[in-house]
Amino acid sequence: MSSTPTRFIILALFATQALAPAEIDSGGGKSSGGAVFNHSSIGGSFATVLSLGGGTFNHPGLIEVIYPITPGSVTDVNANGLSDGWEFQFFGALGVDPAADADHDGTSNLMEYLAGTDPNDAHSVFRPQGSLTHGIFGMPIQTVTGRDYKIWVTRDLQSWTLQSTLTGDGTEQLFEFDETTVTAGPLHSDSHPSNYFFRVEILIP
Ligand SMILES: [Ca+2]
Ligand SMILES: [Ca+2]
Repeated sequence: MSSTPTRFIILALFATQALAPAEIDSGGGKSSGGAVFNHSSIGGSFATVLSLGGGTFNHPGLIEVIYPITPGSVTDVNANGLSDGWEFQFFGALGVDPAADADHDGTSNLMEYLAGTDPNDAHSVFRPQGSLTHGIFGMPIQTVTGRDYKIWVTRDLQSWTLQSTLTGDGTEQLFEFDETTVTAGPLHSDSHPSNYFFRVEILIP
């Protein structure tokens, strides 16, 4: 990526199990069709905020999400990709449309299931944001028990480096990345600030 005076931190959230065609979520919903087993999301840009006092910068960027594939071990008699127990838990019956968005938060019922969020609560959605504070990029991850999160970093959107793995426990966990501490390798830059992209891979262990 070219260096610009303005630092752009782009959040890229992926899962790597790309066996099925990905769907693109441009923040307000999927913008392309395809199989429902694997989704990607390019979320909406988040606000640019400059706080001189606090040294906090929120950068415009993208949030991309690719959700994991429903594990084969999940009981899914009606084969809609949603755990049958989950369908009963949140909708009281089988037959939930995985592509529908019950709470109209821009995340499909299937994506909510895969991320472990509440499909009936528009405030419950996996959509991390990040900010740069005193040179350290911070991205709070609202984790869910029963999900793991791999966080990858790249400078060129091609070579990704696994930077952190979080085990979901229902708490918000903070991922931080200080580019000035990278002394060698693909994430190293001679100048700061540089451009980095972040990827969060949701896993169902
Ligand atoms: Ca099902
Ligand atoms: Ca939803």
